[in-house]
Amino acid sequence: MVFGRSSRNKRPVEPVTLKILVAGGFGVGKTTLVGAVSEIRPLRTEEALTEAGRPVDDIAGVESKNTTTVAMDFGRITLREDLVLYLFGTPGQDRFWFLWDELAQGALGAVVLADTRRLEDCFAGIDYFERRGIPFAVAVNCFEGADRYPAPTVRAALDLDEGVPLLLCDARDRETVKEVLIAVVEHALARSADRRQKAST
Ligand SMILES: Nc1nc2c(ncn2[C@@H]2O[C@H](COP(=O)(O)OP(=O)(O)OP(=O)(O)O)[C@@H](O)[C@H]2O)c(=O)[nH]1
Ligand SMILES: [Mg+2]
Repeated sequence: MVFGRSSRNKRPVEPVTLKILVAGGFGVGKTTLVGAVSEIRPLRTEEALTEAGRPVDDIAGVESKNTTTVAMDFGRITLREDLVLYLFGTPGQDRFWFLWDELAQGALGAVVLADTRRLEDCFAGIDYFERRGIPFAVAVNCFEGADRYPAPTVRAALDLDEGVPLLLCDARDRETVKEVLIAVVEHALARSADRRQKAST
């Protein structure tokens, strides 16, 4: 094959790949979020919710939900030509907590999804990332029918540190989810620049 000058000069850029976790309580929309932005067919590990699980799997507000993630979701999004995110959605049920440490290995940052109808479900995710020093952003998934609260109100309810980004999103909508992912990446990069600067002074 003969390459022209222009194609020779345009060497494909090797993108930087970053790993981002998508966490949050049961049924908050993690699998939906990964599916909404992924440019590859997302890998899912969904199993049917069963009658036996009814007492523990509270689907109030997401009555159409009939499956749950049992290992992880995996997707990919190219934010820029030279920046690719690998998204790992965690399982929401408490009995899969043992998978989190595995999934969190090498993560640059995380999104904690929250639903204002059951805000307390995201506390465990926030605690997890705070304790491990993994930068995260909180994204409120605005379900129809849920009361809307301004971001500062949610921030206060969650007692978030000032620097933690808090955004409102619709997990089904690619654009709003992209904004959340950009916020996490910017936050994580700013934090690591801060740390480097502190280490050198
Ligand atoms: N109305 C509305 N429904 C949503 C939204 N996001 C998710 N859903 C629905 O809510 C249900 C739960 O979504 P999932 O994406 O499976 O939630 P999940 O957090 O992955 O759940 P687990 O893996 O079981 O913890 C599904 O039936 C979705 O169709 C949203 O933004 N708005
Ligand atoms: Mg899921």
